[in-house]
Amino acid sequence: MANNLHSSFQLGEKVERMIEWLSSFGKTENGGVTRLLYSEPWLLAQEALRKKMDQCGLCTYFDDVGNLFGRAEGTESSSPIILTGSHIDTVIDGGKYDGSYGIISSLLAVEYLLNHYGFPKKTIEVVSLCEEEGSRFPITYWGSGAITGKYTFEQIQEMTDSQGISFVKAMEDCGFGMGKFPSPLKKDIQCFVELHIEQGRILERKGKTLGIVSHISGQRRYNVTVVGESNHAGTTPMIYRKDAVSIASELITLITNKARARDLMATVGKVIAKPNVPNVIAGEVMFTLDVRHHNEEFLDDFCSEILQYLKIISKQNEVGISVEEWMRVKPVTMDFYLTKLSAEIAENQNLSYEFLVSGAGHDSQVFGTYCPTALFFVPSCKGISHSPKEFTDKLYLENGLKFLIEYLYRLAY
Ligand code: HGY
Ligand code: MN
Ligand code: MN
Repeated sequence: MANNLHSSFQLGEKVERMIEWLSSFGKTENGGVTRLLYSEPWLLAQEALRKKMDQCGLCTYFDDVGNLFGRAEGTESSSPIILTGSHIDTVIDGGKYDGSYGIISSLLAVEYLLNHYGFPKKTIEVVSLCEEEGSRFPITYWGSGAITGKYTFEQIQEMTDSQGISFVKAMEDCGFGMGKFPSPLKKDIQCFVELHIEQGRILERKGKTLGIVSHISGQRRYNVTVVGESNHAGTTPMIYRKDAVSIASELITLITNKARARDLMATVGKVIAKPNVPNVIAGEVMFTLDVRHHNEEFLDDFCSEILQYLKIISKQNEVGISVEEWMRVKPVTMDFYLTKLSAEIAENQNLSYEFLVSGAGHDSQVFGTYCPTALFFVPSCKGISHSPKEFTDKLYLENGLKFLIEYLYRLAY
């Protein structure tokens, strides 16, 4: 099938145009995208995507958390289904490709297959997952987690975003979470297939076109709060201070140095100081800590060592240090047979490829504990992601799409 992929179809052009189109929902003034769960740009994007799916001849529906599906009914079997797609939400001021490329390539791949080969033998569903990033509410993988039963509505009842808006209210204001749509739990998935940008630099450095993910790193995310004593910046001698900012910065430096020494990823991405004014010693600092590694034991050891250390610092400085773990996801291995098929198709299409461990989390991490799952990457320019500078060349976008077309063809036709 590979050789007669109709290149006149200008696949790369089409992907690029749709990436631009989808990025217009939540576009920021510096060319990034902010499309947070249950925000207006998020809802407009899902509704516009639904129209595109309808135009492609798919049967579309939402589930009750706002995952959007486009279904190409199998001529021989309607269940189990081949599920393919990615997430529609973004980080704040993120890039145009993270998540979006996976949704658009899945939709265009199924459109291509319908146009050239008619309906599949096995049902294929394209999914635009409602949330993966954890950028608005303190929960990640809400979309894939609701589909696989990792999450129910219980977990989000008391949740609010940083503006104090409740998760439930935001969800219901978009029409979801009130039983108007089918329950998100799906038990009819044969496998999940996700195409994504690498968000790293390995493929570019090695000059490879496709990444075939073997494992996805495990993650822990914490909120660490240091409670010192706010006081006057001019009259409080240094030795009497309980300066939450200076203690927090000591902790952050130590944690990141330890991670560097252990070849583990540790990131402090958010820091909030209170009262956050120049002439007051900060009484309180909250910082987030995101720790990742593909070996769970390694992750466990590092995190328990850090928690131990925080206790010591808290005693030494007579300050309160509290740690709230709000996200934990295990390292996951991708399906052996699906991964083997990927290598076969890549060779078939003369695509240079590399097996990779993914440092970034993906919905495939959640599906990977639930059904056979495969995750593929196309190169990211300079490895930049979660930034308006995120970019992937049209040729790579096209290669990834052609790969996915053949992949879905092999699975469902
Ligand atoms: O943070 C991540 O790894 C992913 O982009 N959500
Ligand atoms: Mn991301
Ligand atoms: Mn992503």
